[in-house]
Amino acid sequence: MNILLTGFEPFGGEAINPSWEIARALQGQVIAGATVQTRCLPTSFGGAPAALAQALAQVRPALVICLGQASGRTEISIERVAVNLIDARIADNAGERPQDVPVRADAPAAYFSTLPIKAMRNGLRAAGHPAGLSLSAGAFVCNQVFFELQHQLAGQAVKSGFIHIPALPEQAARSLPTVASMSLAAQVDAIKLAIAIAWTGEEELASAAPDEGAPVA
Ligand code: PCA
Repeated sequence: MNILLTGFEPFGGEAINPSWEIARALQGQVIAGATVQTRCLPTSFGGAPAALAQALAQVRPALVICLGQASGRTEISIERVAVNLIDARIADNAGERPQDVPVRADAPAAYFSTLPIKAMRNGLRAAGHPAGLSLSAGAFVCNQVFFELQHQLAGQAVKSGFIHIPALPEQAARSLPTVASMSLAAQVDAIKLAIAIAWTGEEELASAAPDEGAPVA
C-alpha cells in the first residue's frame, strides 16, 4: 500500500518551500503498514496537473495528501473544498498569471476533501499541534492541484485532500510585517500524525467546528 504525499517547489521569490521539505523528510516512512511516496510538484499552472497525474499513475496510492505553503496561516490548515477557479494574485514559476478562468471547463464548481478532516483536526489538536479547517485553498496553484486531485480521483475509493502549512521561522523573520510560523520539525511531526489519522481514522461527523474558514492562501 502506498500513500502519496506531495509538496511544491519554492515560489513567490522564496528559496525554500516547507511543503516539500516536510514531504522529503517523510519519504519512505511506513505508517500503519503503508509506505509514504513523495513527489515535488512544479508551482506552475501549466506543469502541476500533469505532474500530479504522473505521480498518481506511478504510485497508485491508497491515500493522497498534497501539501502547500500559505504564509500567514497560523496553523496546520486542513482544506475542506477545492473550487473550479484560477485567479492568480502573483505570477507562477513559469511567469503565468491567469485570472478568472476555470481549472477545468468541463467539471463541477467544487469538490470536497474526502479525508476525515475533523478527525484529523481533533487528533492534531489533542497531540498539541495547532490545527484547523479551512474553507478556501485560495485560487492559485495549490487550489488548482487540489481540484485536479479530487477530479482525477472522483469515483475511486482513494481518500484525498490538501493541507496548507504556515511559514518557517526563517521565512517569517524576513517578512514585513512578520507572520506566524512553525518549525520544520513541528510541521513534520504534525503532518506525520495527520497522515496516520487519515489512513487509519474514521471521520468524526458530529464534532463541533469552532470558527474556521476565514483566511485564504
Ligand atoms: N503554495 C501556493 C502554491 C505552491 C505553494 O506551496 C498556493 O497556496 O497556491
